[in-house]
Amino acid sequence: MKHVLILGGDGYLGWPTAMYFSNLGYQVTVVDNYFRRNACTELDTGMLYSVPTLIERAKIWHEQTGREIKVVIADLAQPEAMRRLFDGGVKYQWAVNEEFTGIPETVVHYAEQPSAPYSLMDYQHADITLVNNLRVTNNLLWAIRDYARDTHLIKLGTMGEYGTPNIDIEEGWLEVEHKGRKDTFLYPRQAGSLYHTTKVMDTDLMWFGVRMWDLKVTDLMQGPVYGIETEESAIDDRLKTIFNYDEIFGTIVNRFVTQAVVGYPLTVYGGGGQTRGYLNIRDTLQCVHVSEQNPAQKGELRIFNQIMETFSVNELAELTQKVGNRRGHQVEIKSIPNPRKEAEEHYYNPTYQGLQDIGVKPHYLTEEVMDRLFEVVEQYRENIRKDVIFKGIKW
Ligand code: USQ
Repeated sequence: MKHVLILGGDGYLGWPTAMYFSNLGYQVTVVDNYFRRNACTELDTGMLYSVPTLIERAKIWHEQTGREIKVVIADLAQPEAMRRLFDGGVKYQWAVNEEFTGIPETVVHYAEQPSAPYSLMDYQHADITLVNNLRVTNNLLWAIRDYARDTHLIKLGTMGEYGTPNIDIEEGWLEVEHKGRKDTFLYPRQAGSLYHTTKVMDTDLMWFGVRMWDLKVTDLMQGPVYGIETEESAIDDRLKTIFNYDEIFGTIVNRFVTQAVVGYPLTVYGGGGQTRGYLNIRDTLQCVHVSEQNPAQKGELRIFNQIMETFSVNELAELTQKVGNRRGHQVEIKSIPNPRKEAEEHYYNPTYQGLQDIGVKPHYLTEEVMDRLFEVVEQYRENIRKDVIFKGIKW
């Protein structure tokens, strides 16, 4: 049985990824320090529904499927906590079999502060973002260097690393011709938030590790993810992933659907021409899985653009309005002054063929898919708090 170690296994993507691999018969260990939950409490972000602790979720999963997801509660910004995952000294907070599973063939790294607005709230939150994200990545690279050079690292990066350049976006690399000579370099990065900037720095750290120590790394440049349900969460309602719709941790599609359900005008920031690449949460799981099945080579930093289609903010607002109105909501769209500093009209033409070439079958954001998202959110309508939807965190 192959062993997958998932760092950040309590998060929006980490927990569904853990169930997905477990369901396929992998040995799975998840590690988390509850950063996201604690930040939601600290910042009073509200949540569509509450979720059991990571240990409770692992127990429910075991009861329902007979499968084991080992749980470690630890802060991976502490180097020793990271190293214990590889040197055999780890203590599981929950496991059916407490024996060390051994060095994982694959590590999936989600253990980062994932929100752009959070990173720009004030100095303190900028500092938390930088220190946490960079230390965890550096700790992980050193642990792999010292104990696990054959382990494949799958790291979640972001399309936001590239920004919105006025040329086509390639998958990670760009061939440059300069004064008659040619070479290939990391595609230029120009992130639009401090959070996104930490992902640029992560990429640089990993590129260093690949060049110096022959590590095997896949860096996934992911766009904003939407959705709640995955196949595994259908087994028991309590297995559903954490779902935020607030300004800090909610991503746009999840926010718009929630806003529509509660009669809060859709908050289009500025002109609404901001275009990004999007993907369904189910496709995040597929992308990580096909990357695991087709690992990077030793000394390779392989980069994929992890998006399935592109939309502007206005297009998403119109789609939400159309589906919402059909379901009997009165959906209003309201442009508000953009709290962020970002281009509202820009060229955007990213390449994103690589993951599909190795087997990913995209789910697209059709009216039916959005309809189902509405259906789930409507079930929790009474929990939705209008006061957390917009706070106006400025860049
Ligand atoms: N936006 C609105 N109204 C809203 C919320 C967002 O117009 O109420 C706009 C934003 O200004 C932005 C776009 O929608 O232009 C996407 O915003 P978002 O909050 O959904 O996503 P973002 O802050 O970019 O971050 C999210 C995830 C992050 C991931 C990133 C991928 O939180 O972890 O890395 O998407 S990407 O956007 O490609 O960089």
